[in-house]
Amino acid sequence: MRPPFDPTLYLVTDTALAGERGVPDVVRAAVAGGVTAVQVRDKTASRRELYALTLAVRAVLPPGVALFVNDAVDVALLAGADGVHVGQDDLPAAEVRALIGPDRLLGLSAGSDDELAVALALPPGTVDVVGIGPVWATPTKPDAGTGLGPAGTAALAAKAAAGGLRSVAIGGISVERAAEVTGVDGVCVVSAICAAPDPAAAARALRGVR
Ligand code: TZP
Ligand code: MG
Repeated sequence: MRPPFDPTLYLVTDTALAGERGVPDVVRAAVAGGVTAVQVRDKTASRRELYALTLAVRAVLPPGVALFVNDAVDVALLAGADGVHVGQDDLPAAEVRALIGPDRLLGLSAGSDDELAVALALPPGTVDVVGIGPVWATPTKPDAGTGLGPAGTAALAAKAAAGGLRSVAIGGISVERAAEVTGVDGVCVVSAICAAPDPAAAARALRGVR
């Protein structure tokens, strides 16, 4: 059975933005404020550092808040994460599903119709959630592109839903803009929580509009 996964407010971690507070403390506060799912993402960490970070985040998560690891299937399995999130340049989703088995969650990024078609062409149950974005251009991932906008995001989300896939939107989502994002099952944020002086308050504010 897949672990429970509520995509409503999905935090993607950023070690640099968390700063001296450390990612686990930011995650703990964010979950207290209402974050429903967490992805450990650190493109600069070694495999060993990512493993240690994932264990530390896992230790602060209550049951029911799903934990994903970005890219690193080995780390996700070893750390007992609930799932993995991959992009379209990472290992192919079907192969990742074969590695993780039926009892973990799999997220796949989809930033265009063509990329969404990849997710929709997979056998049912391969992918649990598509990450649509960026909604807006974002300094957190400068190479992500100019942004689909709320309308483009909603159009992809509608296609995902028609194909039986849940969706989350990512990229440039702030407390102020979160209500503009429609059609998705949840929103993913990095800087809106990790760079906030009070991550719990930021999460509460986001839950106020989602
Ligand atoms: N993928 C697309 S945009 C993005 C990722 C990982 C970064 C989103 O960061 P922020 O700070 O929420 O705009
Ligand atoms: Mg990736």
